[in-house]
Amino acid sequence: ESGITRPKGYNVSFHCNPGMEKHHFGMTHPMKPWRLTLSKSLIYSYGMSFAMDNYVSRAATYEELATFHSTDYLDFLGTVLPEPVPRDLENQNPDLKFNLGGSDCPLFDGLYDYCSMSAGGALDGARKLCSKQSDIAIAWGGGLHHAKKAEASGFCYINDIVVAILQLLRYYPRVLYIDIDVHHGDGVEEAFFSTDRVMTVSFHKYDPNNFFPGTGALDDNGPKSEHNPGAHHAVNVPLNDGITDEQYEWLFNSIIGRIVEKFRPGAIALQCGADSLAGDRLGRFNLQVQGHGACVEFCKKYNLPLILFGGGGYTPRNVARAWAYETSIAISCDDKISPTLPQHVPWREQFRQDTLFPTLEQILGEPRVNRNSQKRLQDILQHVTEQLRFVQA
Ligand code: TV1
Ligand code: CA
Ligand code: ZN
Repeated sequence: ESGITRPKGYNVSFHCNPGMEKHHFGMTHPMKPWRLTLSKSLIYSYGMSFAMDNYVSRAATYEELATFHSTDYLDFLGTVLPEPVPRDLENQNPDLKFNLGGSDCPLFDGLYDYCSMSAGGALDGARKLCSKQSDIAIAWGGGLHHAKKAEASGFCYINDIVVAILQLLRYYPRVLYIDIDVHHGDGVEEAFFSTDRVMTVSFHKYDPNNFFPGTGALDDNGPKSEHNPGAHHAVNVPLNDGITDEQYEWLFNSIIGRIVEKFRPGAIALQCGADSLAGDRLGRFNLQVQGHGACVEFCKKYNLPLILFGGGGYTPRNVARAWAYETSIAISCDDKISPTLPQHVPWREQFRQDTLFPTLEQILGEPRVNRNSQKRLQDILQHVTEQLRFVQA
């Protein structure tokens, strides 16, 4: 009825754990794990599960998390409890241990379970690629790119991406990491700063004083010490408010095209943070579902093992649209997917309009001013092209 059938010749695996979705960061906190429920509801209503292998992911083990994170940090994360009473006024800004318990990274009930389930989905997906049981793996519950070896940061506690890429590196000589979340993928970049086996590329809003995390300038390309093989293997694409689908697609395709040609990755890991969409509560870009999805489509065309992660995304109805559309691209039913939302999708009223592709006017009322000149975008491409002279496959 939906017209969606299982494509022959390649497999897509879908990894999620409903246990993740019931967790709460706090009433006013922008990160709502419930957006995963809304996304799945749309994906299932379109009938896409019939075209994929669906797995309930297991929680990652302590040992698996320790492939990246320090045991001191994991031990603490495993034992901290939510504060029984809110902090009093004198204690608003205590020295946080491992940056845990502040407003960005609060301690909540079941925190360790939430983190290990997010990483479990990403790791299961990576393993499916390694064993060639899947060609594309999807883990919308992952993508938490800011977490460090021994520090929580920006709503992220465990870096599921790093753990998954470490798994991919057991089988693939080189992995390309691409990050289209509106924030800089600093945790993943830092984790692979000293290796030439992972190239990291982040597209993000950059304003060192006014936008989190403040890193990711065009010329931050990895420590340039003489004996660091990882030098030049971090690509940063700093952007301004209001970038459009057309500009983003041009820059993305040009940059990724050149990188794949030069670096010749064995697998691609793509973080699909949906806070780069127009109308996001925290984001500043003017991307539409089509432009965001075009990045997935472009990566898919290389026919390399591909893992898709979630990430940011703070306007749940748009997150659900983007990740549903991108799931349809993965299973290549994008030419068959109906642009009208299915009649019986649960929480249908959440979506406001019944289209998968709302116009900028429908999303925003009035679109944001675009502060990206074509000249600046050309300069960015020029810098990356020059940087790639130092990169060898
Ligand atoms: C509680 C309640 C926490 C309301 C946090 C927005 C809140 C933010 C809140 C918020 C908020 C940030 C900073 C400031 C660093 C702090 C998943 C000096 C309305 C991947 C993480 C953004 C993005 C962190 C995560 C950022 C991701 N922005 N309301 N917090 N301090 N933190 O700026 O990349 O999407 O905003
Ligand atoms: Ca990014
Ligand atoms: Zn983000």
